[in-house]
Amino acid sequence: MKDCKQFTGDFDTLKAEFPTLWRKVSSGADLVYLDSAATSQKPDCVLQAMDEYYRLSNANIHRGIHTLAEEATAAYENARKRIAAFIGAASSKEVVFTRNATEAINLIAYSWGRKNLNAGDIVVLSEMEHHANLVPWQILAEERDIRLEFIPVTAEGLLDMESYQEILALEPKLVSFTHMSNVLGTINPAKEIISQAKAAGAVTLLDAAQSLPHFPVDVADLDADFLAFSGHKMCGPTGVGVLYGREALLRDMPPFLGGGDMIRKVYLRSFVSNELPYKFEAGTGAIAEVIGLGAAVDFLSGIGMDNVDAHGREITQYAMQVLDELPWLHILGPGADKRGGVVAFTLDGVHPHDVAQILDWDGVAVRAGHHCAMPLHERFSVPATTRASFYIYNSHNDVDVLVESLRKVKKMLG
Ligand code: 7TS
Repeated sequence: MKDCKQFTGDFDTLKAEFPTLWRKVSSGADLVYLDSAATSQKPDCVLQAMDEYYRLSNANIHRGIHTLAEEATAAYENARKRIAAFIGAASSKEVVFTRNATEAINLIAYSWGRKNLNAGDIVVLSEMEHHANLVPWQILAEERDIRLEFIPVTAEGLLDMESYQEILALEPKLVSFTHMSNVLGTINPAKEIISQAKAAGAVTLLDAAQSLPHFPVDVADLDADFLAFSGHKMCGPTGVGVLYGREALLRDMPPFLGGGDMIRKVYLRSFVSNELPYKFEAGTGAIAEVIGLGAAVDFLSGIGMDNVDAHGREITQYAMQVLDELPWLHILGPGADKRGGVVAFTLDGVHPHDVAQILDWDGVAVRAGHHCAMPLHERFSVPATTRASFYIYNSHNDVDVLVESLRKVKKMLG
């Protein structure tokens, strides 16, 4: 079996590395996996990295001085370094492991939010946020009486940048938004949004759950204060995500969860916090998963994120082109040049759940529903959509199978 560092951008052979992609579904059809926006499949080398940790070096980290504990700690901290380099962080102290992007955003709301936001303060979100970047702020708004403002979404599915300027004039404390919509596929102009927020005196949080798996994301270039993502959407395992935070800001924030590892000293009635990033990592972490995410980052770096991006753009363009030819299918969001590998649509006269069910008979895995973005669906006056999403292992043939199966759905139910 190959090491995760050995792969290149040869997309014709990449599928071979993903064991799940070679199975059949219960109907007997070959699997065509078009649900990577929910979670990506995992290559053998990532599974192997986690398996190796459990088989050879299983031990708790940061505390033992025996061989296994030292090996496990080194593997864990080494992964942190590679992940920090992957996102362009100045130091691995700025990389905090969480369970997922959701927990990373909640960490900011609980820790930074409770320290820095008071009654009347404004937090800016957008109408295209995943619930993970809505509900934590709604909870805080209720508790602290802060005000939420939303950047509207245009009919084309883009952020309304003129309205954004008007909102910035209100001098918000925080601007928190998604880099790429998990429904519209829209890639937002993050650098511009961040620099304008900064000029208005706001701190910024970028939800990179959908963007980081697909194209190069560099926190230094973006000048983001905070950035959140999940390992499982980028060839890594579930159970591990990352909060990137600018060191000076993280240093100033109180801990999120209390317990072992996040302390330097504990007395009966008080404690002294540990240094960064451990201050925010209470309890035993997801050791195997962090090692797995390190391997996933090696895998993607080997292929090259520019190549990953180019492949994603090419397949999305093809999918948009062939889906556009179906007059009874309506795609939400902008043209292919402004979106990542996500295409959500409605079919005249057919409920998205029925679409997904029939596609599954043909082996095509898509997601149907509101995709944890109910306000966005409301914005477009649709209760639900069917969503196909693409990743490095998908090909034109997968898109062709999708289209054939959609024609069948239309014939049966439309
Ligand atoms: N932000 C965005 C933009 C997302 O798409 C998701 C997950 C999250 C945050 C939360 O990620 P988690 O790993 O913490 O759950 N999006 C989806 C999806 O579109 N289908 O399933 C999960």
